Amino acid sequence: MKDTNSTTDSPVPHEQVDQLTSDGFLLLKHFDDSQLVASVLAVSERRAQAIRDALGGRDIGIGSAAGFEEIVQRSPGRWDVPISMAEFGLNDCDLPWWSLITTVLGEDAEHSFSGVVSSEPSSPAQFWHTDSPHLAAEHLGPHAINVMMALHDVPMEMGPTECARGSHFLTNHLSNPALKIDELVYQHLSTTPALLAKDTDHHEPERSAKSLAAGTCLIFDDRLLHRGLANRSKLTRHMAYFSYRQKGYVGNTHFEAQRSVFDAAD
Ligand SMILES: O=C(O)CCC(=O)C(=O)O
Repeated sequence: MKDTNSTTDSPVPHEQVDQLTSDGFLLLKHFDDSQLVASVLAVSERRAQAIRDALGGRDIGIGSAAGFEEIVQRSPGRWDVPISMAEFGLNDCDLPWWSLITTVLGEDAEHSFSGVVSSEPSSPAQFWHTDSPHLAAEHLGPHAINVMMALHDVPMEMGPTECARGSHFLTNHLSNPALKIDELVYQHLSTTPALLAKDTDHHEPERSAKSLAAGTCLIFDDRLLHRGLANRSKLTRHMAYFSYRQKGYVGNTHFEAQRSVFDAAD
């Protein structure tokens, strides 16, 4: 993979846009703002702990519909706690990836979600999934982009995010009737890179997962097949995420719960 170094300068290097377009993901390394990373980690740990304390011993289940407004268990031991940009003390347009986002999604791109995904020691690998479905049978440009930032070094044993290169071209359930939307967007055992290529002229997408230095950002198309790998270390792995959408795009699968951990226990 051609890893691309990020800069905070505009215009966005064409290579980054080209790589996001062709591979569906790219790594931005060495933007070298350790203060930003430390501050995002501190806010994330504080908020995640407060929400886990409020959740207490309540059973939460897996998936966004089974969760709470403040926390979703994405897979066993993998907790997603949304955190607003105000809580992070950040502005999207100051972030080093913002010009890439607006180049790809348009100048009027919108922030959709942000937060932290924390995988506990011994949490297993996720099933492969996309974060939202294709919107048309023809291949359109991305309608949403995610930025996942390593908040500390993430060696392979801690389970970085694995991507299936170019799979955003193959996850279209509107053009491939063998694919089921619910089994793409919600994690399902049968969804694999091989399934996307089955009975088509395409090769199985190559799997790519790399250890990440603190501050490295994985940027990917919402339609890319990806998964968090198992955390085989003794430490909790924290990745912050910042998600963006084209103006007007409304997805409804990311946070579906309508109950709060601060409501009386049910
Ligand atoms: O934890 C990760 O690396 C990825 C998480 C993810 O893709 C998800 O929960 O939807």
